[in-house]
Amino acid sequence: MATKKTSSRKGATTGTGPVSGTAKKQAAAKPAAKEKASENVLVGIVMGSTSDWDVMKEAAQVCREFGIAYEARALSAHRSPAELEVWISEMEKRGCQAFIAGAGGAAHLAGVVASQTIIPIFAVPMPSKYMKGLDSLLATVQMPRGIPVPTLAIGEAGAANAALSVVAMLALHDATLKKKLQDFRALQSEKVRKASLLEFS
Ligand code: RP5
Repeated sequence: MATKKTSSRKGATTGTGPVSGTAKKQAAAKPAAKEKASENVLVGIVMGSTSDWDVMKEAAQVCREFGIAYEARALSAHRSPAELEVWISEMEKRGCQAFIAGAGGAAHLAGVVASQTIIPIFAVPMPSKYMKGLDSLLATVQMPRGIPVPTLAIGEAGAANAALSVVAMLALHDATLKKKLQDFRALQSEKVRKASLLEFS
């Protein structure tokens, strides 16, 4: 089934619906790609740089697999704070239910997003060149009391798990999504049950 394309907003990559072969290629593209506009969007995926997209597209991929409309943007807490503020405000107006933010190094992005909205946010620390993401993890997770930033694992697993956390949250009030998540878990368990270790000599 083809993915329903959504937005033409500058610098945004959006999508919803099950993944097709074409959609998989599009998910691998940089978030600067122009796509058709979606007014209503449930999830806002934001990252500090287009260099984070290779990791953050894992979150977009999960949203697509579960048929959740998202918009992905590269917007920096440090380099483009004004544009970030505008985007958060627009996303609130468009019905956004959750943000996923990924950044690396002195990673303030998720905390800054959390400071500007009460919409739940999940954070993904980016692997970094010199400190392998430990800097990103500590900068993201060590928030002062009052502005929570639930933080996932460094890298791709964290990005995918952030989106799965959003799915679980949305599934509380969406029976179809709940069934999809239960099926996903069952399939995952089945794969582990069927897995066997390779023989060695
Ligand atoms: C952070 O700095 C970004 O989130 C990225 O992980 C890191 C490096 O950014 P680039 O120099 O690749 O743009 O703000």
